[in-house]
Amino acid sequence: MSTIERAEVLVTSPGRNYVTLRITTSDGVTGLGDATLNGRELAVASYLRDHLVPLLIGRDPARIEDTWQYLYRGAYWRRGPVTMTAIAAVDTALWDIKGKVAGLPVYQLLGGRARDGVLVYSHASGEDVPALLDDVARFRDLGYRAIRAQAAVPGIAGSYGVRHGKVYEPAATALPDEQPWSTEDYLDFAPTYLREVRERFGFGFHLLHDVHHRLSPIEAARFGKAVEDCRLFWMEDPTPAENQEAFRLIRSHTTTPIAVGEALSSIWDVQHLITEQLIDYVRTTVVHAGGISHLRRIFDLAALYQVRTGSHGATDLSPVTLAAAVHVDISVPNFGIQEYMGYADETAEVFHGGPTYAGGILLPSEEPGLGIEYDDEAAEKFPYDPRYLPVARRLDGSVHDW
Ligand code: CS2
Ligand code: MG
Repeated sequence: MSTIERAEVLVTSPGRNYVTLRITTSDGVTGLGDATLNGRELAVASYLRDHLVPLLIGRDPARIEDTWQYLYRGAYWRRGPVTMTAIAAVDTALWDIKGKVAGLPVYQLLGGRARDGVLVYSHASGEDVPALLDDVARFRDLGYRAIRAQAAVPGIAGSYGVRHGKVYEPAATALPDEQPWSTEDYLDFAPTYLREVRERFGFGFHLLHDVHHRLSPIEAARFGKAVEDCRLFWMEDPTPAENQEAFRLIRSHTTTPIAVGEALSSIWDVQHLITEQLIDYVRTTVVHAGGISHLRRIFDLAALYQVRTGSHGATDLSPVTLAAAVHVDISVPNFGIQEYMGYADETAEVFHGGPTYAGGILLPSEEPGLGIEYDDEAAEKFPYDPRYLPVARRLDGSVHDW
C-alpha cells in the first residue's frame, strides 16, 4: 500500500503571500493544496506544520473522505476559517494525488463535464466613473461575458474594491491601512455608476457588484431596490452573514439576486441561507471551506434549493485553488459563475499550469490531477512578506465591517 511519506508547508510571496501544502507518497506521487488565509497566513501554516502533518505521515493517501472526517471530527474543535483552510489543503492535495494515480484530471473523478466551460467574471474598477467605464470597456474587449464594477466613492479616500496596481490586491500594507467609510455617500453614489455602465454598454453581458458587507439589512434592501433596473447578476455580501436570518429582510424587499459565502467556511455557516432560499449564489470556495470534498457537499445542498455556485476567486486564493475550483465548477449541476482576477506575473513563475482562459470562459487542465505544479527554485526568490487587509472606520471614527 502506498502511504503518505512527506507533507511540506511552503510559504512564498510572488506578488502576494501564498501557503501551499505538498504531500508526497511512498510511490513518489505529489499533490498540492492551497492553505492561504489572507492576512492570517502563518496561523494556517502552523496548524498544518505543528498539528496536521504529524497525523498524515503513514496514512493511506487514497482515503480522502476518511482523512477529512479524521481531521474534522477528530479535532474536537469545530469549523472556523483556520481549521477549515488547513483541512482544505490536505483534502485538495489528496484529490490531486488521486487524479495523478488514476491518470485522470480531477473533474473526471467528480463525474466529468456537466458543461463545456466555466463562465467567469473579472473586476473592473476606477478611481472615478470615467476610469471605471474605460476599465469595463477593456474587459469587454478581452471577451469577458461577466464583469464586476466598483468605483471609489467621491470624498472617501481609498474606498474598497478599486485596483491600484496591475492586479487588485487589498492586503497592501505592513500594518492595516485605516480607510474612511460613509454608508450615506455610498448609497447615493453606487446606483448611479451602475446605471451609467448599463447606459454605455447595454445589457448584453452580466454585471456584478460587491457591497463587501458594508450595509445593514434595511440599507441593503434599499440598495437592491435602487439597482433593480440595472438587472445585476448579483449584489455580493450586502450585509455580514453571521446572522443568516438577516437576509430574509433584504429578500422581502428586492428581486436583485444575492451572493454570499466568501468569508464562510462550512456547510453549517450557509445552511439557513440555502435551505430558506435567502440567497441565489453561494460563494464558498475550495480553500476556505474544507476542500473539494466539503465544497461539493455545500453545492449539493444548494442544488436542492435552486441556489447556484459562485466561488470566490480573488488573487489571495492561490492558482492551486483556482485550478481545483474549475474542476469542481465544470462538474457540478448547479454551477453559476466563477470569480477570476488573474495573477501577478511573479505568481506564474512559481505556479505552472492551471486552467486556460478564452472568451470569458475557463477550461480545466487535461493533465492528471489538478494540473498545477509548484516551482521550488522560483518560490525561494519570494520570501514571506507580512501584509494586512485594510480596516474601515465610519466618519465618526468607529470601526465598520470590511
Ligand atoms: C473580494 C475579495 O473578491 C472579492 O469578492 O471580496 O477581494 C476580498 O476582499 C479578499 O479576497 C479578502 O481576502
Ligand atoms: Mg467579495
